[in-house]
Amino acid sequence: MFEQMSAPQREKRAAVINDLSGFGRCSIGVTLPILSVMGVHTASVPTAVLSTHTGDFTGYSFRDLTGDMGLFLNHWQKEKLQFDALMSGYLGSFEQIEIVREYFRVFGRQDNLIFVDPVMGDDGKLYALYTSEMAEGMKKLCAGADVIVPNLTEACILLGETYREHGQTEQYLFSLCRGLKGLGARRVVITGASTVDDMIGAACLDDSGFYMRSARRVPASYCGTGDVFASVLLGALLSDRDLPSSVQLAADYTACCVRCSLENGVPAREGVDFERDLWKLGREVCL
Ligand code: PXL
Repeated sequence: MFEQMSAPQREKRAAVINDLSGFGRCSIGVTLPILSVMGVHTASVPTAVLSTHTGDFTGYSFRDLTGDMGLFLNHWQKEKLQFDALMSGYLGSFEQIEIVREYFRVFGRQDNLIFVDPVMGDDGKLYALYTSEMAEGMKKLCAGADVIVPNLTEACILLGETYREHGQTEQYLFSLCRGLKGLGARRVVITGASTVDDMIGAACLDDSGFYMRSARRVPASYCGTGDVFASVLLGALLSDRDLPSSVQLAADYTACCVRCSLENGVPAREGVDFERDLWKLGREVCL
């Protein structure tokens, strides 16, 4: 029943630096299952532990794990652990930015992937616990990255631009991508990009130039969709797909999860239902 279906391959390994939100699908709770089903061995560096995520909830607990991140780093360094990718997401304090840069210095190599999701906000606003000081620091993190995946809000915060919800054009998205590449990131993928009403996806800039990859828009929004997109993108890149087809897979899978959530009446704050079709994602990369 569980016979080996795929050709033997060297296992890929990723270190995921992100928070653990106890309830409300996002962050580590989303990234680990997605990378696992895509055949990636994951290691975690929790940046904070919260009772829920901070969107649409009040009264949540928040335990800052800044102190533990250095302990993990020292131990992993002693153990000579190696990773094919390092992925950073939601950070719990300003100090964590320097610690994450240290992870990149210690574990980064010519042939591995530094993947930064500069999580800071959405819909033109900073998340509850984020400060403008952190936004400044995030620029430094992006500077050392091979791939960055800001949403449109984060792209504007990083560039000091005013967020505009409507009227995105390819020219505008290209100028944001170029600005972000100017910060030092090798490849830029801006999520939530949409130049026509019925499609949404990502605007990308890499060595081959500017392009967009989109899926049909589903009229709903859920917490955690950025995490789903980023995780599928990283999983696809680690299965040796190129960036355009990885971005397309991430856009398609995110749209599929939003559609499923809408059909099932999932409350937005519970986070997007990424579980129902997870097996299809596994099939996509493992067969
Ligand atoms: O998905 C982004 C995210 C991650 N982690 C925490 C959050 C949010 C968005 O609200 O609150 C704790």
